[in-house]
Amino acid sequence: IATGKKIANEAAAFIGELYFELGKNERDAIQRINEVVNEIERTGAYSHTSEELMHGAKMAWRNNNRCIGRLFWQSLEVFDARDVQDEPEAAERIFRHMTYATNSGRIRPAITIFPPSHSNNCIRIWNHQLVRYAGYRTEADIVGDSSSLAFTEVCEKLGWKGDGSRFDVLPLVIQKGQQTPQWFPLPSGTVLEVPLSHPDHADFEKLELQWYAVPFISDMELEIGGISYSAAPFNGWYMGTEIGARNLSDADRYNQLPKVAELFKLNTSTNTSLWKDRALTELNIAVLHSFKKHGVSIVDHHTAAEQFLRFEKQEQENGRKVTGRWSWLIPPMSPATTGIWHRSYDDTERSPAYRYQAAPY
Ligand code: HEM
Ligand code: NRG
Repeated sequence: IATGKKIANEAAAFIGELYFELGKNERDAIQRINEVVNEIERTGAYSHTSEELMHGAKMAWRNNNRCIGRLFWQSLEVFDARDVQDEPEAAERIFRHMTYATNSGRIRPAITIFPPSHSNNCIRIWNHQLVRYAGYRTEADIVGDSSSLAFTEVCEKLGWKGDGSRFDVLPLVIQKGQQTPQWFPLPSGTVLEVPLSHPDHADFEKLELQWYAVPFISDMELEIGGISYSAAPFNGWYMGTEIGARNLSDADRYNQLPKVAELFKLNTSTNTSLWKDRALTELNIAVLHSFKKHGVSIVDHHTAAEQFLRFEKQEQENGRKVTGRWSWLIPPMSPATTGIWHRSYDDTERSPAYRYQAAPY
C-alpha cells in the first residue's frame, strides 16, 4: 500500500506536468490521473500510453544534469518495445535500433524501451554500452579497453571468445528475469567504426587507432512517473572529447598521449613543454577530422557548449528551470574557453530520469 501510494503520487505529478507541457485540457488530466490511480490500486502499477512513454523519455533526457547535448531533447525517436517477450526478440529490436540510429553515419538520437521492471517479461542488458571494446589482462599489461575487464570475463564465462585485439567488439548480453543471460554477436552491419587519421600528419594512421561511431548507453534505468524501465538503451552522437580527451587518452584507458607525443616529436622530458596538452589537441583534431571525413556525426566541445547555452535560454523562455552538474557539463579540454565554465548550476535531480542501477554481475 505504501509503495502504491508512492507510485500514485509520482504518477500524478508526471501526468499533471505532461498535460500542462503539451497544452492539454486540465479535466482530461484529472480523468487520466484517476484512471491511473485506480489501476495502481488494482494491480500495483500502471501502463503508460504511447504519448506518456514518448514524452517521458524526452523529459528524462531534458532533466539529465550531466548531459551537455540536451538542446535536441525534442528530437528523440522513441521505439516502444514493451511487447517483447524473450531475449532473441529483444536482441532483434536492439539491432533495429542500432541500424536506425547509425543511419550510415547521419546519427539519429533514439531510445528503445523494453517491458517495465514490474513485468514478467522484464529484461536487463548487461552491457554498459551496446558497442564497447573488450579488455584483456595479459602477463605484461592490459590489451584493449581496461574499463571492460570485468564484463569481458563475464562474456568469456558465457562462452564468447574474442580475437584478443585492442578493438574487439563485445557481444550483446541480455537477461530475462533471473534466468541465465543469453549472448548475441552484433551483426557486422550494425556496428559502424571510424579509423583515425590526422589532417596534416599522414603517419598518424600508423597508431592504428579507431573508435565506434555511436554511443548507446544500455545500463541505465529510465523512470517515468513512478514506473521503472530497467532496459531502455539510448543514443545520441559523440562529443569529440569523450573519445579524444578520455577514452583514448586517459592513462588507465588507451593511454595514447605518449604515443602521439612521440609521433609529433614533442619534448616529453619536461612538463613545461606542455607535451600532454599538445598531444591532446592533436589527438582530438584527429578524432573530429576522421569522423567528418567518414561522414559520421560528431560535435566539438565548443559547439556543444554553445548549444547547451542555447538550451538554457530555450528552457528559460518556456518557463522551466535548468538543472545541471557543472563538473560533468564542462568539457575535459580547455573548459574555461566555454561559457559553461563561467556559470553555476543547480544539481537538483528531477523525474522522469535516467539513473544508474547496480551491475547485475
Ligand atoms: C551524458 C553528450 C544525447 C542522456 C553526456 C555526456 C556528454 C553527452 C558529453 C557526458 C559523458 C561523460 O562525460 O562520460 C551528448 C550529445 C548528445 C547526447 C553530444 C547528442 C545528441 C543524449 C541522449 C540521451 C542522453 C539522446 C538520452 C535520451 C545522457 C545521460 C548522461 C549523458 C543520461 C549521463 C551518463 C552518465 O551519467 O554516465 N551526454 N548527449 N544524451 N547524456 Fe548525453
Ligand atoms: N563518455 C562515454 C559516453 C557517455 C554518453 N555520451 C553521449 N551520449 N554522447 C563514452 O563512450 O565515451 N549520447 O547518448 O549521445
